[in-house]
This record gives sequence, structure tokens and C-alpha cells, in this order.
Amino acid sequence: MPDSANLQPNDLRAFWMPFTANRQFKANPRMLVSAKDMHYTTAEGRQILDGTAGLWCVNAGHGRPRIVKAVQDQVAQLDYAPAFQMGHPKAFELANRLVDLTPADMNYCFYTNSGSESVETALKIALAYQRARGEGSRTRLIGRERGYHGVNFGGISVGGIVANRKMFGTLLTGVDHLPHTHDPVRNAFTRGEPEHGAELADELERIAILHDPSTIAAVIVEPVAGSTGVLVPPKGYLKRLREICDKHGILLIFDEVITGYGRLGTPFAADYFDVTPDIITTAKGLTSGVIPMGAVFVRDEIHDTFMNGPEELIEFFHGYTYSGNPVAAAAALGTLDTYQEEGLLTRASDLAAYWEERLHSLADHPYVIDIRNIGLIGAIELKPIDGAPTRRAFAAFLKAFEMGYMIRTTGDIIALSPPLIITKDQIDELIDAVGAALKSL
Ligand code: PXG
Repeated sequence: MPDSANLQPNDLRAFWMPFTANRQFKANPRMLVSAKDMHYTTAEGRQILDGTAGLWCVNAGHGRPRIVKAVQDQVAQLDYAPAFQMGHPKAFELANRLVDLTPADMNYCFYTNSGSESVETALKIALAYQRARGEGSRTRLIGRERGYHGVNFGGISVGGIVANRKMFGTLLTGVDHLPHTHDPVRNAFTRGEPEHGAELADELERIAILHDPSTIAAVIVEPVAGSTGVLVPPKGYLKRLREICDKHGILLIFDEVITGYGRLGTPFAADYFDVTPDIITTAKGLTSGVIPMGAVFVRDEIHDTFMNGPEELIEFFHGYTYSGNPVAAAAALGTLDTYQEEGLLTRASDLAAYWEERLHSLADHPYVIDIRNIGLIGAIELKPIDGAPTRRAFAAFLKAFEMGYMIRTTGDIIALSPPLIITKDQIDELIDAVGAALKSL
């Protein structure tokens, strides 16, 4: 057998792993070699219950037959087609099916290969749209503290995670940030949307007046911030952002890379909160993580504004070699079939009350200082060890993995976001395991 087919790799040196403590991992690797439905199997043959849908992406569960077959058939039939000035049928079929899921007047889809690329694409569409409609002075982009919009330069510029920004120079110019909405003093242990904090949206008004609204192109926010530890928007906050954007001609971008495709129990967070943005970025759950793919959805008015030059000219100078890749498109179609046949885009709403109840049952466990939840997302915030932030949550992560459960930590926050196929028994199992891991700390 070639080395790559070995279940136990013999040398971990060359792979510089992303967002990983490389030396620690390589000293004691956690190696996954197969997966089916709700479980991974490790190289040692242990079963691991997936409490995080991989990295918030495996919404349909692992090894789902329709997706596997769609990919196998497609790679044998048409492996690649040029993405520029050429097409293939599945990219069009997929776009049509996707825009049927998006809010009513968002009928156009631009393909990318990741959440980070979806963000760059959305920011570029926003700037180019403002210019195309004669508002070229609108060059500023507004993000939010604690926002995560991927790792490319636009995304880290509008993002609000210090560690992702500080090593990388001056970033984009002309960016400002809203304050984050995390308020443990007023909102700790809230179930669902917190009561307090809608007024933080008014900071957009202040920023708009500071720079003058005519200089601002777009605001980008995650409807629910995921990576920085599940920050659920205060009641009324997103509606207020929408109103201020409307008042000042500013585009509103929802980064739905995590919230898209059923995570909250609706196809998109825009549906859940009943707030329609101008642009939605997605990736992850689009293919249930199987093949890298992202999609950006825009309102008709944005797309149509680009469609007025000479017909033989390219309207928008942007795109990727793999935009709408045939195998990725097939994976996405297989994923949508699975979501639709099994009702997965709304299943989280059936499970949400049970999930919430079980999650909040951990409130009395050691070191727990807050619990937050929405849809099929949960977060348990721990009191950091004095002088050693992140260590306590990471210890819980290691303990849970040893016990056969995959959870995710960010700072001292445990984040949970299981595949949407999880059963109530598996929710019990996962929450009990997290409880036991906390008790062992
Ligand atoms: N936007 C949002 C809202 C995200 O959550 C990205 C953009 C970037 O996507 P890509 O595909 O370029 O990674 C993300 C990614 C975590 C975690 O544990 C979150 C992400 C990725 C990896 C880990 O919180 N979010």
C-alpha cells in the first residue's frame, strides 16, 4: 500500500497545520480516518460523536449516500470545466435551486470555494455596485468587533479578532467597526435572543455621521457570531441595523457561512430573524463540507446594476478557477437533495427547545459563567484560569475527545453545533459528556 493509504501516517513533519498548535498536536495527534452519519472513527478505531459538524459544516452528517454518489458520478462524467466564458449544466441547476431558498428578491448566486472567498467576493460586489450606480464615493466598509469573516485581507480587515489581525500589517484602509454585542452582565444565561443590546446597532448611526454616510459602502455582520463564541444578536438589533442601512444607502451583508443551510432551523438566518440583507455569504453547509464551495447571494437590484454595459464585455472582473466546479456543484446538489428529503433545513427548529433545555442543564457545573444557544448552536463559557486564558476550555476539549466526543473551543468558550441529523438520545449523550468533562477539570 502507498503511504497515503496507511491509516497511521509515519511522519507528521511536513504538514504545517492551519489554526493548530502544531507542536502539541504532533506530539499527541488526534487522527480521524473515517466517518459515518454522526460519528468519526479515529486511527485507533475509537468512535467519536461529532458535536461540531466538523467545523460547523457537516450539516447533513457524514458519508451520506446521495452526496457520495453525486460526487462519484460527477467526477467520472465531467471532472472540470473552465469557469470563465464556459459553463456546465449543474452549476446553473444549483444556482436556480439555491435562489429558490434565499429571500424573495435575492435571485442571483456567485460561486466561490470557501467562506473567506465568499466574504472577499461580497465586499468587492458591494464596492463595485456602489460605483456602478454612481455612488463611487462609498468606499468604506464597516465590520464589527469579535466578527469573523475568514482569513483573507478583506475579511480580517472587517473582522474583529485581534489575533487574526495584529500580525498582518495595515490591512484594508477605510474600515471601521461596530461594537460587539456580548454583554454577560446583563444577558448571562439567556435562552435564545438576549433582551439587552439592540441599542448597540445605533453605533452605526454614529459611525455614519462621523464619516458621512456618502462614504460608506457596506456593513458586514454575522447574524449570529460563531467563531468568537456564539454571540446571539439582542432582540431587535438586526432590524435596527437594517433600518439604519436603508436610511443611509448602505448595503447590509449577512455573513451566513455558519448560519446558512439550516443551522437555526430555517434555511438562512435572514429567515429566522425576518431581516433581509442585500448580500448573503455562504459556504460550509452548502456541500455539507464534502467539497470546498461557497456561494454569495445578491438582491436583483445589485445584479441588474452590473448588466447595462455592452453585452460582449465582462460585467464584473472577479471569479475563481474553481467557481462552480462540477464536482462541487454535484456535491451541493446531493446535499440539497438530502436536506430536502429529510427536512434538515428546518429540523433544528424541532430540536431547538430540547437542545436549549439540555444545554442549560449544565449551568451548575464547575466554572460555567454563561450558557448561550440558538437553533442547533450552543456555547458554554468557562471562567478562565488566572494567567492562563484558554487552558481550561482546551482541557475540556481534550477530555471530551478522550471520552469519544468532538467539541470545539474558542478562548474559554465551548461551542457546540452538531450535524442537523442528531437524535435526542445523541443530544443527551453529548451534553452528559460535556458535563462529565467539566466535572473532571
Ligand atoms: N465567515 C464566517 C462567519 C465563518 O464562520 C468564514 C467566514 C471563513 O470560511 P472558510 O471556509 O474560509 O474557513 C467562517 C469560517 C470555529 C471555526 O471553530 C469557524 C470557521 C472556520 C473554522 C473554525 O469557530 N468559520
